[in-house]
Amino acid sequence: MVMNPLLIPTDLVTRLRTARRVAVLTGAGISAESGVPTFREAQTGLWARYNPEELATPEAFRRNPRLVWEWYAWRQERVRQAEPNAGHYALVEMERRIAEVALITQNVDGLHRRAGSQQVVELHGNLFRVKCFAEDRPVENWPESANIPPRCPHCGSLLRPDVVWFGESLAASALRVAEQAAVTAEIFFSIGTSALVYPAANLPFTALAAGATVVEINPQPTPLSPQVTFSLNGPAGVILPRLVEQVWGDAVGISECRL
Ligand code: BJW
Repeated sequence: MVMNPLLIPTDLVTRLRTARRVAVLTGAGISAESGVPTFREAQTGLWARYNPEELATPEAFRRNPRLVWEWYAWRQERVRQAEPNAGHYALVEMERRIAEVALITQNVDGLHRRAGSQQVVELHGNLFRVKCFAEDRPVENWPESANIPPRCPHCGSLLRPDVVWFGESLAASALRVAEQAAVTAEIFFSIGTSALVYPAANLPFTALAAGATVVEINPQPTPLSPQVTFSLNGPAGVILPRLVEQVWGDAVGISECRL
């Protein structure tokens, strides 16, 4: 069902008021209003200017580690300058109001945690962590050097960002938690993701198969759109605060929340 995003369906409001288990999958679109580029949008996506095959695969890193390291350093800098937006904060409020909220993100920017969300599963890693390319070991400090990328202080191999590249497996524990949340959720939100990248793209379908109400928030249609229960076509930074206000706006303390 395609909805006017400014009108939150009453039925969805009612279901959210009584929900005890909610799962939320987010993608790059939720950070777009913070000024962080998405991946696949023609005009603004990072990969409109850079070929992902050259930058976000282990093969690319083997071929040109310096280019890949510098690309991630550039993205770190952009994210450092960004702030969470009203969409991130609305999800913090949702977590405060509902007994169990699993926030599963494909984003590596850390903006959900910076906004204050507590239960965050980072499926594709984190831009601000580093690990050893050879041994996969997390590394926090390394000797000052002119090498780009720097070298692992334990084995001397190159260091790399601790993110999940194409062809790499997601952390088994993170995927397990995400799949479990999708199976048990009464309401599942898919927000700001093109729903193209697996296995994350399977999660809403898992939730649907388990009988959940599935809500998509995205200005553009995705391969998931025809299947969802409610489709709210607009920016997450507008729709999510409105949703929270309609569901819990009369609750004590709502005026304190940063919407
Ligand atoms: C707004 C908005 C606003 C704008 N408000 N919305 C099954 C079938 C086919 C292929 C595969 C499969 N299983 C696995 C694969 C292979 C591959 C894959 O999925 N390929 C597809 C492209 C077809 N998957 C993998 O390789 C995964 N590994 C794996 O499965 O391991 C097992 C295995 C190993 C070997 C062989 C086979 C299996 C790993 C995937 C890792 C993805 N990594 C990246 C990079 C992370 C690091 C980094 O950031 O650099 O993750 S790729 C990139 O895509 C990034 C994102 O997290 C991910 C998803 O993108 P997202 O978030 O959806 O962004 P966009 O830009 O695509 O969409 C933005 C959306 O926002 C748009 O819809 C806008 O409209 C919307 N929007 N403004 C709300 N204001």
